Amino acid sequence: MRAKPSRAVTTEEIEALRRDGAVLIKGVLTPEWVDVLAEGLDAAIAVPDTMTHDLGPELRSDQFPSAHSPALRRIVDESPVAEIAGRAAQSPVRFYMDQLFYKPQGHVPPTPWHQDTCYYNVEGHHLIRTWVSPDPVPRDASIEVVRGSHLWNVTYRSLAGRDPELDAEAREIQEKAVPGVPMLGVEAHQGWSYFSGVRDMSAPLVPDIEAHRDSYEILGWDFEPGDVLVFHAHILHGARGDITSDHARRAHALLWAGHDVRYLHRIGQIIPDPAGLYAHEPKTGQPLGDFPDVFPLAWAPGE
Ligand SMILES: O=C(O)CCC(=O)C(=O)O
Repeated sequence: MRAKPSRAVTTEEIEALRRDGAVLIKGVLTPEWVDVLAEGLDAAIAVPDTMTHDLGPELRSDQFPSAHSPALRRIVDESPVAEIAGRAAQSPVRFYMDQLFYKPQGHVPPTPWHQDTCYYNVEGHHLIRTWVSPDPVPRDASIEVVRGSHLWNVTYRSLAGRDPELDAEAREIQEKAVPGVPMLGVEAHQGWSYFSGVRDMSAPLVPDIEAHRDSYEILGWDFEPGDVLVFHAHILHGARGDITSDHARRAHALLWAGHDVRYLHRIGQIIPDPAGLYAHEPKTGQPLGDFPDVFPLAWAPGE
């Protein structure tokens, strides 16, 4: 049984997500759910696993943390977050995967501008991110987006991953890649970081938004515990930083697949497919609804 949001998602919020590609939905999680979130993140942070990656000395990212943190699994299965994502996007949603982002107390590093789409073997307009934190995160350390860039018809090169021009082993993998055939399984990643995916060097580089902030319409928010930030995975986003914080910034980012999301094998896939998907040998173009055992419906209108 899934808990309900503290209040309804408004038509203005739905319109903001459609128009801008992102919206901060204020005060929709109860303090009890914020506590579950904190418990789940702390449990995952305490136990790094093979899908933990330090993107720098002060930024850690984990993939699929709800797979080993029961409280984070409750956020996925029982919290109102799925309904908030679905109502904001006006689509039924399936849970695709989750990530943890951890920046400890002290110097807060920025997160560089990027899209999420280039990292995953999926595509679709209704690929929706929810980002929640049990910590207050001021505008100068929280997520920012380039307004409207979710509608740009370009997929930029991922920022992280192995570089086929520099790495002989990566080049060998890229040469063997067959379109439509999953290349990188979790098992195949034994001993590798998840960022051992090969970067697609044919994709254009992310523009230097930070150096030209005045040329873009940038949206950002002061985030408070209980808020849910919802954005399109294709939108250009990052986080400001280079400030000092007296508390850690713990975040749980979930990826929800709406009605039009399909499997797309990307040569530049960086993050492995959810483990249960490999047995299905998915083909490019297959709707995720073809795999209900891996991606059960999390929320649909009428619930
Ligand atoms: O928390 C951050 O700084 C990065 C989050 C992010 O890039 C994401 O959720 O896609």
